[in-house]
Amino acid sequence: MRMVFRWFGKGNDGVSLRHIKQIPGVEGLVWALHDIPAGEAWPVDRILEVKQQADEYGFHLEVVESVNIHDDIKLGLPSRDTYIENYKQTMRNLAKIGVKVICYNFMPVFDWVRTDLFKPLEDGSTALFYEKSKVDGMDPLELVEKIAHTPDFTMPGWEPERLKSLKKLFIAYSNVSTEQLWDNLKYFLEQIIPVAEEYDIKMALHPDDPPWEIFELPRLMISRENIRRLLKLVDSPYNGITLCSGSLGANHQNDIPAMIREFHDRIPFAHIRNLKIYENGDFIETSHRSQDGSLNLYEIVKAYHDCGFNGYARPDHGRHIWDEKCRPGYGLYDRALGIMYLWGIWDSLEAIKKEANSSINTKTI
Ligand code: CS2
Ligand code: MN
Repeated sequence: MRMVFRWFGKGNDGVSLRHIKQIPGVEGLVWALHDIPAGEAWPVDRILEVKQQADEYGFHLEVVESVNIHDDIKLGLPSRDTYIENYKQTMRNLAKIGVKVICYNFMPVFDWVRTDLFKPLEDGSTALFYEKSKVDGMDPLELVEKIAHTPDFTMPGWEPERLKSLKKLFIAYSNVSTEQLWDNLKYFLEQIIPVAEEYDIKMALHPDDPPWEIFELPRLMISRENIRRLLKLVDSPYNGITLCSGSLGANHQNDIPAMIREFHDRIPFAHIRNLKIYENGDFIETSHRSQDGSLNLYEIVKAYHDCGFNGYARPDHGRHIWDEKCRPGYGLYDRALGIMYLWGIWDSLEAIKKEANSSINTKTI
């Protein structure tokens, strides 16, 4: 397991590289050029700038999250070819500094959705929260109307830029069925994977978060069956997934350890975190500890360990603790605690394996 840490860039992240350096066992940064709009190629000089910053602390930049996909690609519009060409150019530019994994998602319109970014937990910290009935009950057009007539109506995590084009996007997606979205994903992968193979970059599709349909938009990366289908769309080791335990795990039918065991050789990147699911389908992100949430993190880490996982892993989100002022889900403290919990499990499993091997060796002597 190669531990990495998400960093939003100089001037864009309150967490400093100096502090990240003090978290045990972090070898690289998960990064992106967040100001470049989806669909544009990332300039080499901007990439080199980040490389210089990372080099100063001895971090590698082998994992990018995300190179976002322009909506025209997801919609299957004729203009998609230009955006796909730009995507390829970004890949070639990233290969120049040794990028090995690109995490991306294929969710229409929105990335992750939550209804509260700072919901108090019993311990006095706050965390990202999803109230199912609030989103389930919302008709997309009603949502668009609401946004249009209530200037400050917004949902957490919605960038103003996207909101401006929301109505247009919803109308465009109303003509795209789930099957068409699959076709559009296939079209994209058929063009991108040969480039990934040539430049030795693994593509790692992130699950949809939450893993079910919202606002009547089609969703693909929500279940084990659908991951199987994705991996067959283009059957190459370079067509892989980011296995995000917290995203997929919000549906308790998704058995995360079983998925790891089935897909491990197509998981270049792991997001490992916990969350607590309530009976009504609401969920809140918790500390990583198994006892604090609905997911058994020990079983998840053990599944990776049993499979000899040698890919990259990050703690994904954390709570906001010790009065830290930070990006929702991306403070320093709880993610650092999460890393230590993951290492605690991993190192114990390593020690057990070593002991077992040495007792086999003694017996054979
Ligand atoms: C991430 C996602 O911050 C998060 O919630 O897990 O936004 C993730 O970065 C993207 O979906 C990947 O493209
Ligand atoms: Mn994730």
